[in-house]
Amino acid sequence: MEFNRAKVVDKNFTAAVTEGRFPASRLAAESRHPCSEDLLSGLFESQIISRHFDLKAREMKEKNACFYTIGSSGHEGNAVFGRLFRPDDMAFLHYRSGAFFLERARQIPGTTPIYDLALSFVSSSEDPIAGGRHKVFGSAEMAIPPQTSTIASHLPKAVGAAISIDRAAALNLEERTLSDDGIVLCSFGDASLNHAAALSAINTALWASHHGVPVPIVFICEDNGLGISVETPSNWIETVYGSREGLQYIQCDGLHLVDLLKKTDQTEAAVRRERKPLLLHIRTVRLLGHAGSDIQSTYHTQREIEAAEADDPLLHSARILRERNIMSGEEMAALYELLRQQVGAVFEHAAGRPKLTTAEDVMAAIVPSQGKRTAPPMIDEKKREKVFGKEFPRLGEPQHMAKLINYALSEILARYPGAVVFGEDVGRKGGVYHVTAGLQEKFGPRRVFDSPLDETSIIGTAIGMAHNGFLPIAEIQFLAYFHNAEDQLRGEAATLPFFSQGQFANPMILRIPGLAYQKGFGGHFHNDNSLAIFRDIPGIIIACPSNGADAVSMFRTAAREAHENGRVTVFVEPIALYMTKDLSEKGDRDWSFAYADPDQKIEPGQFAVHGTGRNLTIVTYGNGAYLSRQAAAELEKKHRKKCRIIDLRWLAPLDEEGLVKAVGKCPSILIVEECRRTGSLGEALVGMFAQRCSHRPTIRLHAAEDSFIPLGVAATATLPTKETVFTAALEMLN
Ligand SMILES: Cc1ncc(C[n+]2csc(CCOP(=O)(O)OP(=O)(O)O)c2C)c(N)n1
Repeated sequence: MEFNRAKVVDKNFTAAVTEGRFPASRLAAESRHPCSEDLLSGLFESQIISRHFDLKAREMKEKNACFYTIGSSGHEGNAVFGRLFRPDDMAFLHYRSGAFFLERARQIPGTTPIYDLALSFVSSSEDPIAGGRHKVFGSAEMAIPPQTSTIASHLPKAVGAAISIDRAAALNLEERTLSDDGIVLCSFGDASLNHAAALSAINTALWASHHGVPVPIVFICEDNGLGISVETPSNWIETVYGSREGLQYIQCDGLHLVDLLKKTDQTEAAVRRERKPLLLHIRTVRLLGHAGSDIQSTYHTQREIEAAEADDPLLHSARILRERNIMSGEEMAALYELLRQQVGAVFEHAAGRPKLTTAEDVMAAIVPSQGKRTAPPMIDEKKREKVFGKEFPRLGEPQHMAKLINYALSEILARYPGAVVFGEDVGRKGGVYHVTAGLQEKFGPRRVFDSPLDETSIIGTAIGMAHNGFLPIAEIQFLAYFHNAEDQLRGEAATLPFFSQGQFANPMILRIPGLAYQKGFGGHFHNDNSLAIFRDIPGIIIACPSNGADAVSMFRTAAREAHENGRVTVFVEPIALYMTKDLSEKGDRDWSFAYADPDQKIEPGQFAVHGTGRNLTIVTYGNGAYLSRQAAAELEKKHRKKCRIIDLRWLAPLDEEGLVKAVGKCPSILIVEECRRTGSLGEALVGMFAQRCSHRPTIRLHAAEDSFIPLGVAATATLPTKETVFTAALEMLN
């Protein structure tokens, strides 16, 4: 058997069209739909160009000039979606969407999709979307956020984008970018539909739609019957989704252009009008294996491989064109060769274009491009009075952190028309700790709302809404629950600017109550004390205030960074400090603060220094800062020894230079770290100070043990306490 199936499929086409050997239609009755000759021949051309991309990519791979060989062969029917859906209908695409991309580009004059795709295939830094960082299908002008070989992780954000459309129109959000009658497309493979992220997205779409929320989304399942080597039974998708309450289902032959046109027309009209989710199920084939490196014969017989190849969608299209006398076999063969030459020439040219070479070049796109928008002005006194109502006279009074964050969220909602607050129980209940209490009443259920109980969809919804001008402030109820949804931040939200050179961004604030010290309540799942999961994600901002006044200023900064610079901030709120009012003694109110004035700015990376001691600097954050302040007060009282405390406030970015300067010539540095030692920021700080402090200070890390937090009286047994910080500090001072 010939192992190079690309060669076989290529030769088959020319031989079949010249000899007039076409596969029979798979439809029981021919699909009828008014479509012009121009339409059919245009689609056929895009299908052929897409095929030549796959063939050329494999050829170039042999020469080490192309680095990506997952192709679109077998899926070329998706050209029809590129033609029939409007070019402003945002599309989150499957990685086999070559023909879609080419057809959508036809709708937008001035685009150069063949060259752009070739640059992307060969990872040239001139690739207009990812700049050589990955082969993606993406384009800002074509409303296609860049997507690559992820499995279903784009579905949750597609649902978010769909929800955003009618919501933005209802709120008359000035910054919305999607049309009010727009719809969202989201395509994926059949095996991907088993993925938790897909189930999350479809469930959320149905859940929201069931609650009366418009969710104009077309889920397009391009079913080739395989996930790499694992078969999807031919009736699986229909069995699971064919009669699902709330989900319209349309099935279509992905090899038949006329059937595709007919069903896509129906789909388009239904979703645009009814604004409810629909699953368009396309039956197709996969040709040339999963990717260039995939040897199909390890899991398929020659007969199985040849059966799929006989159903080449290009041959089905050729049959339709032949039957309608649109082109002769010779004309089709000639067109095929002409397009081969065109694609080949463009590809060869693209291969010679520059690549990314330095780390600096690669990393230039990690943080979204700066300064696209200017934050609206701070709300004036009159508006403040209106927003805060009966709380207004109390703004100057000392309050605990939970109250102050509630004020900060009110202010941001009043100031940014696109700000929305959502998550589990944040609406009517006002959050588990009442941090969002009263916000829904004040700003309405369109802007403050409960999500379904699904962290993946919470972050996905935030990403999607941010695509349409919103400033999502989403809440994950407890830090431990974030782990359910990690990929939505790590793989999707954080990488978006990287794969689009900042042309797309998903600004947001992800509020995450967490960390330990809750006096024995809740155990591990409510007292998770590790932030390692965020610390290695390039480009995100991580906030962790130790007190309410800082939290207010830091929220303002996070909102501005989201709005102006498209940044993602993970805002970790230490639950144990939510209601804390006192510092050293009951009733001293030393941990209660007035609502911060707008001129009390705290920029990312800006830390606070407390105390004047010269012999010991404690570097810490969050609960650690609180305990260290207690310990320092006692040191002074009992031993007349002073120390200095640096409260980091932000875990990323870290102002390393500023920190080294602030430590100065201090001989001892104690790092108080409330998180588990392994993977903690404290570990990194030890290395940083050791490397950068030329006076060789003594450095000690006082971190939590590598343990989970138990329930009950042992809850703090593994954590630093005021007493252990006191002892460690005294030892260092002596
Ligand atoms: C989260 C995740 N798991 C596994 C993979 C590896 N993988 C890449 S493509 C693929 C098969 C997907 O099949 P399907 O959804 O049917 O799409 P097709 O390739 O057949 O078009 C798998 C398992 C991945 N990219 N991401």
